[in-house]
Parts: sequence; structure tokens; C-alpha cells
Amino acid sequence: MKFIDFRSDTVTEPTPAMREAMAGADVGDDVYGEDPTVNRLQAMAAEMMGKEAALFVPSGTMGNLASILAHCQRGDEVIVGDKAHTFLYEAGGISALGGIHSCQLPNQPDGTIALEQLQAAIRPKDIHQPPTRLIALENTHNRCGGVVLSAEYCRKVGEFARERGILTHLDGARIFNAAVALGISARELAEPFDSVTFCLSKGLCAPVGSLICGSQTFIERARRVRKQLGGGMRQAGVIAAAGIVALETMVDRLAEDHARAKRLAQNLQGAPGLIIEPGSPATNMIFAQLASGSPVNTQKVCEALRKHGVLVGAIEPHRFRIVVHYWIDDQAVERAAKAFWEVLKELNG
Ligand code: TLP
Repeated sequence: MKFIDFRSDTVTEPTPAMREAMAGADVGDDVYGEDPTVNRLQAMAAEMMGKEAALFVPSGTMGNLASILAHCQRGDEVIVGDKAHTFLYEAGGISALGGIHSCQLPNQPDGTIALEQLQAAIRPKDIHQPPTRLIALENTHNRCGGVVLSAEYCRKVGEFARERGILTHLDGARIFNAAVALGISARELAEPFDSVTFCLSKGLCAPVGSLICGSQTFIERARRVRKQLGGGMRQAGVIAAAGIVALETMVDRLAEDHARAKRLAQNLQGAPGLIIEPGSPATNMIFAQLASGSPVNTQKVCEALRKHGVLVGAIEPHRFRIVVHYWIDDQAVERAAKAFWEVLKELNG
């Protein structure tokens, strides 16, 4: 059976144009800085984020890790949201590998961290306490529902941090979804931050890779950290070539994914025992919950959906994440809604 896969946009496979570009890519040894295709991708990324330089890394996780390690010394503190990907889903890399202490502040439902909470968390100069070195935000915010942080909020946090001599990092794994949803450039959203990571291998469909963007000196430090982590790649132009196609052709079309996610949410509205979270979808992710008192959990529903050829994420016992991407077309939206209705009718008796 061919599955319709809504578990994540990470499941996206490269397009035929990407495969063609990969086959014909000019390559060199990127640890020597000699891969022309990697260099071109890095230049494009830096330009799109309005930063001096960029570095190609294998994953978003390594992008965040190398950025945070390049900004902080062992024993420094980074402020993160308690629902941040860096805090929840990156295997504790910043503390395990970098000796970096994290201060987790509550993410509001809109993905932000309240400025008063940031203020209260800043450490005084005191030998007993880890120095607050960095604030890290996420846009779009995955666990908060794929929600978009506004340019205004990001600017406020940037100013707040600069005034206090604190650095800022953005996990912009899906920054282009945020930019497209707001109708502004990714560059504008990235502007307040000292560094930004974004991913090629999610909604943009490239098979591998993320970019870190920032100042020249920051990127030089991040390049050294990447080497320490074993992420120095050699003829990486083969994968960077797909990334170039992604940046050239896959950004504006993200609006189609957002529109399809809206349509799917509308079609799911009223399905027995299912509640679409208010405001969802903000971008390409629908978050929905089973009504309280549901006779089944999300795991059971997902197993039943699988029999209909539909894969969905059961991210909590009562919470689903349904992610729309390039390989989900109108027909897939119809089929998924139909499968949900049938399964929920059956399981709810
Ligand atoms: N997120 C994955 C899972 O790890 C949860 C997903 O399916 O959404 N930042 C954000 C905001 C992310 O959502 C992800 C991936 C990453 C970083 C890490 O990217 P990769 O998977 O390339 O290491």
C-alpha cells in the first residue's frame, strides 16, 4: 500500500529537479572549503538571511548544537522555551557535548516567551551563577502548533538582549513557513538574531541539510565546532545541489501547503470525538485532540488510520500532529479526511 504520510515534513523526498541537480553537481573537498556547490549554497543562504556568512551542516539538530556551542563557553547558560525543539528533541546535546546549562522558560501558546520572564531569568554577576550568554527562540514553533512568531516580537527580544549584552539564536528550521505566512521576507524575520539555523530537508524537500547563518567570525567558530562534531563533509556538493534547487523553487510554494492544511482542518471539523486546536493550522501543521472521555487514545486511532493508508503523528496520548507538505496533494487531503471520519465513527461506536 502507498501511504499518505502526514507524520512530518521531514518525510519529503527530493523532487526530480533535485535528483537531476545532484547527479550533475560540481564538487570538491568542502573541509578545504573547495566545494563550489556548497560554497554557492552557503552564499545564497547568507544572502537570504541577511547575514555575512553561512555554513552547511547535515541536520537542524547539528545546526542548533554548533550554533549554541559557537556562542557559549562551558558553564554558560542559554535561555530556551520549555517546548523548544532544542530542549525537547535534541537529545540534550548542548549539555552533554557542550557543558552548557539551559534555563527553560514557559513557552506561551503563541510560541513566545514573555519579556518579563526573560527579564526575571537574567543572572546577576555572581560567582555562584552561570552567566546568561544566549537566548534561543524557534520560528515557526513546532510543539506550540507550528505557530508563527511575529517580526515585531523577534525585534523586541533582539533589542532586549542587545541592551543586556546577551546573544540571540533562532531555530528557524521552518523560517520560510513563517515568512510566507506573514507575507514578509525570511531576512526580516532573521534580522534581530545573531545567528539563525534553517532546514532544507523539511517543507523545502531537499534530502539532507541545514544552514547556520551569522557573522563571519561566528561562522568560523561554528565551522570548527562542526569539525569537532564530525560534521565536516567532503564532496557535499552532491547534497548541496538539491539545497540550491530547494531555495530557488520551493520557498514560495509553501503557501500551497498552508492552504491545504486549512482545507484538511475544515474537512476534519466535526469528526466524531475530534477537536481541532483553536487557531490551527497556523502554517503547515494541524494539531488536533481527542475529546476528553474518548474511548481510545491517539495511538489506537493512528493504527486504524494506517490500515486506510494514512500516517499521522500521535505526539501525546490525546494529541495528533498532522503535517502537510509538497507530497500531499488535493486528493491526499480528501482521502485523509475520509479515513479520519470513518475511523473515528467506528472507534467511537
Ligand atoms: N523536528 C522533527 C522532530 O525532531 C520532532 C519533526 O518531525 O518536526 N528544529 C525544529 C523546530 C524542528 O522541528 C526540527 C525537526 C529540528 C530543529 C531538527 O532538525 P533535524 O531533524 O534536521 O535534525
